Amino acid sequence: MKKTLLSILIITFLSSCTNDAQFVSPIHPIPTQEQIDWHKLETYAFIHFGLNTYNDLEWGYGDTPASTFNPTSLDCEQWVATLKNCGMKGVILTAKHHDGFCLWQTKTTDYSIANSPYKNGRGDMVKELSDACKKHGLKFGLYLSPWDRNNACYAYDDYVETYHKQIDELTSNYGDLFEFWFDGANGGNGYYGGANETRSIDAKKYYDYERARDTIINRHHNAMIFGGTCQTIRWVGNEQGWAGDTDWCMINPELHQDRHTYLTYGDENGTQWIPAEVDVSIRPGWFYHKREDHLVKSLSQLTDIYYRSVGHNANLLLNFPINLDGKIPTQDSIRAMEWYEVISNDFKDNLLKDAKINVDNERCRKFKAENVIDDDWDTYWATENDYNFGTISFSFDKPVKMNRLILQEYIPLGQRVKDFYMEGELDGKWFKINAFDTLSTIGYKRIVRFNTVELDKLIIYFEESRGPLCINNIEAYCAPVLLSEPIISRNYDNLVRIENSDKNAAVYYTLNGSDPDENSFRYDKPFVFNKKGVVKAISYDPISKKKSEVAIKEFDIPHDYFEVKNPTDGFKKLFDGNNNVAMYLNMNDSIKIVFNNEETISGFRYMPSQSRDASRHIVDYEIYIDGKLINSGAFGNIKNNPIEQIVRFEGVKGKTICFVPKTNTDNARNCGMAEFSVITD
Ligand code: FUL
Repeated sequence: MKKTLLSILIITFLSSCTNDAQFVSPIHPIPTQEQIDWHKLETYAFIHFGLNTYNDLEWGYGDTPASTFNPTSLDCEQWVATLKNCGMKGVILTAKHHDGFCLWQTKTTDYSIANSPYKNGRGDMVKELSDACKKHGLKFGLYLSPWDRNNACYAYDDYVETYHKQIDELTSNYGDLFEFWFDGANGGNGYYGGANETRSIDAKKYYDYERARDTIINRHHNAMIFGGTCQTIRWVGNEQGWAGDTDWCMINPELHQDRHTYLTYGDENGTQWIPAEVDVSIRPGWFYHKREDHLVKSLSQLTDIYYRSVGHNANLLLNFPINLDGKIPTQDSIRAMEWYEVISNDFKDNLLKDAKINVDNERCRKFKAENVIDDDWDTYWATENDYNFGTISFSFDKPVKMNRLILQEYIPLGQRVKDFYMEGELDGKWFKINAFDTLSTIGYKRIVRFNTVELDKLIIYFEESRGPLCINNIEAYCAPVLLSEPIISRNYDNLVRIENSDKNAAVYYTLNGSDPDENSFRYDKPFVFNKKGVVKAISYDPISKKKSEVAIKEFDIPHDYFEVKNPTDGFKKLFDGNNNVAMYLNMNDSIKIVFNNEETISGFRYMPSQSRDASRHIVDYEIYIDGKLINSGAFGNIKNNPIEQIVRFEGVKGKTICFVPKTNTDNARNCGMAEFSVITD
């Protein structure tokens, strides 16, 4: 009795809060404890591996023989070591992709690893990877494609049972799962046990996601569910690696169907806490393709992705394609580790640690402003009721330089801040700090980037919030310079332009295939390059003596070497070097190119429009050379991941090439093409 009284007195004294002020009421919706734990993971990895790997495909049709799955030196420990070395907290494996091929010993189908040469049919990738994760302390999750282009019963009741048996096997036999991924791609053409037809389903009803959720959550209480109708985390609406600069953790699941921008930005008035996960691949494709070996994302691209995912209140799911040997390619692991080093160096010394803090409003001492720098996630600075705004300032003994700010809200009480900005003071003069992107929401984490400023006082103005402020962490840093590689393009007049975003850096380039350095040609204005060849360029900062990675652009034979016999004259857009502006071609038409001289034609490049929300990308196509069908195919996953499509085939001599689009992503009467070029030997 005495003890209780004493502790009440101590708590009251320490907090010196009135009863009312003791509690900050949550603003709903709020996250579950499992969602909070998931937010704290921040970065984890995806692994895409399967039959597609061995058949150079993104979306297998469901008919490639299981016998082609044949890794020769598979090493899950190498995957896990790489992922741990680049700070990943977990890994999600594609146990089955749309082609239906199962990477584990399943009783549900013969289309599995059991019928491949790998370990004479006794291998089990789900087991091998989950064991390696257990051994090295990584969390483990699974991707199980609902769409199955191999299964004869797909779109009928029997397949639903098979699918649930697969979920049952995967959730029973491989230990703890932290996330289960239901992909959104559903229905369409496929092998379907030899039927070779198009089948469609109503994804909201067909799979019985409620039952799937029950199976998963009964066995793995902490697991997050991605996709389907019972999701606890959401797709961010693109596969390019960014969440909105406004990013609410809430959405109204009834509203979001097929509205990608809704998913990117979330909804301040959303009815459920369903935060965004950014999924993106370290290479253009999700699966390994040798032709993409030189297209591993650069350090500056990956770093930008980090800032626009984790720094925009989303988790980052970074994909690593496994190569034919069964390993993460060396250059991908090196790049990922370098990237982690960049991120770690960016956040090395928190400049706010010893700063003097001032606020204009504090609910009471329990919620004091100093809580934002005390390294305790569960303590926070809160303002009084009705103070849905506030300012906090940090003063330094001597001027400091900074270019990064981290802000976190105490999300167990809901996401609140709607608008904020920052100012600095140096020698009594105030100035606005201009962030690289629009400042609005914070959520679990917001990282603000700006050009380096020197200041002796930093002040943050929280202008508007859904309730009293609850900020649990603020940090500031001065990140070292990281140069971005320049962007190379060629316009219709064959003028090559090399754009550089770093204002202190100069650009150097080569035309002979060698890597440029500060002794190569210095770029100062666009130059004519009217032949095929490669341009390589770097940015170089003479002050820090740092250089960017090398930008490489391969240019095919320019349009002066041929005539385009096209029904519309919009075709110039195909050769203008502008990936955001597309030419629209009726589905009955084609691109017909007649060369001045005979050429050996060995492929083509098609760039779908890169403008935001572009649609009508080509899926199925045919290529005729001098009237003969030479090549045909489909660009798998082009709807969600509209990257440049490069197709190569055995060289064929000819004068005329005809590119015929057969279908597009939206079943529209015309299709979009931003760029097109012909690869010649
Ligand atoms: C997409 C799929 O269609 C891709 O192939 C990939 O698996 C990606 C993660 O999700 O929607």
